[in-house]
Amino acid sequence: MTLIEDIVIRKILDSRGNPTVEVEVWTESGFGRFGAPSGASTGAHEVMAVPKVGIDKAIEVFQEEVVPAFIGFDSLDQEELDYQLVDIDGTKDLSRIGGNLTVALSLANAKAASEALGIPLYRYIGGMMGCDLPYPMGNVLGGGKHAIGGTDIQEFLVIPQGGTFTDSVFAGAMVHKKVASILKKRFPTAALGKGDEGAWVAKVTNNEAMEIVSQACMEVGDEVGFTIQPGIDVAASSFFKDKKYHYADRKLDTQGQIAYMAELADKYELFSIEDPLDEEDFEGFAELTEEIGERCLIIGDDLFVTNEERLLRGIEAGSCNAILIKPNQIGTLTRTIDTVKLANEAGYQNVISHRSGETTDPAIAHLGVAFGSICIKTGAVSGERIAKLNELIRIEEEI
Ligand code: 2PG
Ligand code: MG
Repeated sequence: MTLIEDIVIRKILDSRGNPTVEVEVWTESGFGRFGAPSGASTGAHEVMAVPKVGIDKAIEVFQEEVVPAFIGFDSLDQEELDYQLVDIDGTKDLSRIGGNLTVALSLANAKAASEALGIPLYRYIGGMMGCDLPYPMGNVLGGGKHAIGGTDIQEFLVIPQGGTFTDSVFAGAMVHKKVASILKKRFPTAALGKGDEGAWVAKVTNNEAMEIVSQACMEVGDEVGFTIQPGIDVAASSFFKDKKYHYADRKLDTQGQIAYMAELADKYELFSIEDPLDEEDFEGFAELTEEIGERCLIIGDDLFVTNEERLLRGIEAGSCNAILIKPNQIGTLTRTIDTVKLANEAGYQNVISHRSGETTDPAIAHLGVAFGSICIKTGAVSGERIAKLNELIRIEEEI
């Protein structure tokens, strides 16, 4: 038993310059702090990150109702803490306290508990199992809701599969640089920008972007001597309107979109496609998984929103073969673990993920190890992204 003595909450900046919260948990023998991230291309079924009353009022409610409830509480009883937290909120979508405030307390508490026990967070959550490190999955070129003037497809990602995490992570950074040099050669006088996650933003079509990233993967792969595969996060819900996928140069219906995704997967040997279809289209996802799921991960992000019930629906429909895991989509560590367990039981891969608006908190690096995630999706460069990647370099050394 290690009793919680104090809980502190404060407003801090996220990487987009928006306000978010961090929570500190002080116990008799451990301290933990977690800063919550926030998304831009959020799924419609995520819990509400911040209540409608705004962040300042939400912090007041937290101080009045949540803090007193957990002073003197046993930090080691994570499940009970999470259940009571959800209970205090009392709504299905955590809209009274806010998912970012609950997840900040939940993860700060897990960190305090692991510190009290003198073990790293990944071991506290995952035990001794799952010591395989994930592959880095880094965004190198993109657009969507993360940039102005970029591609319709939100993210062109690279998944280097070296012998060690460290080798892979440096290869990912090399591909990021290579993409810039290809773009500079092609458009010598054009300005080159970066989106929210540090990926390049350029005036290229989706197909040109795919070509460029695939070329960069091959060239760097030859240099480092291991496979680097591209992947994409389509975030298709963000351009699905009136039953059509609205690309800058054409509109596709569901069958057209499925065919386009399958074509990209085969032509570029994609490692993964995330959210290829609208977030309500469980059946369309199933059709695509049936067609290419043997050779490509079909990842549900907006489709599942780390929600156990939605994942169950997807498993029953055969919608995907992988799930993206973002703790703030569902509000507590315990709910996140329940979803990961269900995914594991169903033979789904899981990919632990950052949000486009991030803090410098490294905790998801630990979650990726604890959950046996196949990949950690957390960008390729930028301070708030390398906070996670460098933490995994440290964990690799420790393991
Ligand atoms: C996504 C994420 C992270 P956001 O769509 O997968 O890349 O973006 O945090 O904006 O939802
Ligand atoms: Mg996504």
